[in-house]
Amino acid sequence: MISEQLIDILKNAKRVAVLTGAGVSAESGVPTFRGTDGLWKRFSPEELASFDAFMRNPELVWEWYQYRRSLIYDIKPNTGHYALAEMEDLFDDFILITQNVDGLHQVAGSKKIIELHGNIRRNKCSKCGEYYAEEIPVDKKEVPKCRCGGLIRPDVVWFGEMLPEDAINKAFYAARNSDLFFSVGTSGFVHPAAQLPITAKESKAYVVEINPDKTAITPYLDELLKGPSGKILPEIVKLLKLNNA
Ligand code: BJW
Ligand code: ZN
Repeated sequence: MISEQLIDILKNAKRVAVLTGAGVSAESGVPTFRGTDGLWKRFSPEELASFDAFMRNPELVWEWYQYRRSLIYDIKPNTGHYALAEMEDLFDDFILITQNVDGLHQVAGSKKIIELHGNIRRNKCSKCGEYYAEEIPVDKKEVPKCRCGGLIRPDVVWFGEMLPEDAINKAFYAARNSDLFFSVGTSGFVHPAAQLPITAKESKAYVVEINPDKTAITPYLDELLKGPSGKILPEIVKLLKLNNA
């Protein structure tokens, strides 16, 4: 249920920022990380999502990412992704900040987008940093090598790694300067991304969470719209279009 206060804020908001997490892709069939069916229930992040893990056992980590790619390549965006793509044109200033690596926001048509944790469809050399933009077939079992001899890895941000500097700077700038901020489908557990809604709140934005459950950051925010993002985001877009008509 969208509050009267939020309806009013939606009508007047000029600078809007949205942070998304794995929950936005859940309705497309992409598994989340935490939660009962989450990836971290079945696989250990220590063994799979750090640079040390990759250097210790590159074949295992490569195999896991190939498996993850096989899960996402045939998957389609859902109504939540499409609603966010539409929201770009409904505010003067809009930015989508995503932790997701699946690229589904871009497939849905979002253009004003900041990727905080990279993109699983891209690869880069673990030694010289050269990018490999083309998708490597998911049935490629051996870890490919760069022309410099280094091992090629997915272009995602692992635990203990810095986020891309430009992306995180732009994201914090948007959080500090928005008047309305949405935190959608994220557990608010992983830093520094989890700090963004808090920073927005401290900078006097109205901060709305969209999630079927309470999260680590719910107590610090203004309003929780409890439910799946694939249902709630289209309702918000519908309201905005009525206002603009
Ligand atoms: C729905 C839904 C529906 C379901 N609709 N919603 C203590 C304090 C601060 C920081 C740290 C600390 N200890 C350690 C750190 C640092 C660490 C960290 O945060 N660790 C935490 C575990 C505590 N962070 C880092 O290491 C980061 N780097 C960094 O800090 O650099 C500086 C530094 C360097 C060296 C030393 C120390 C500092 C990097 C973080 C990288 C995160 N990488 C991953 C993997 C990406 C690659 C891959 O995909 O394999 O990113 S981890 C994973 O978690 C992935 C996600 O982007 C990220 C966030 O998860 P997200 O999106 O929130 O998903 P879930 O599953 O947690 O939640 C889903 C939500 O959806 C739930 O709430 C559901 O209810 C909801 N949902 N269905 C809407 N239909
Ligand atoms: Zn290289």
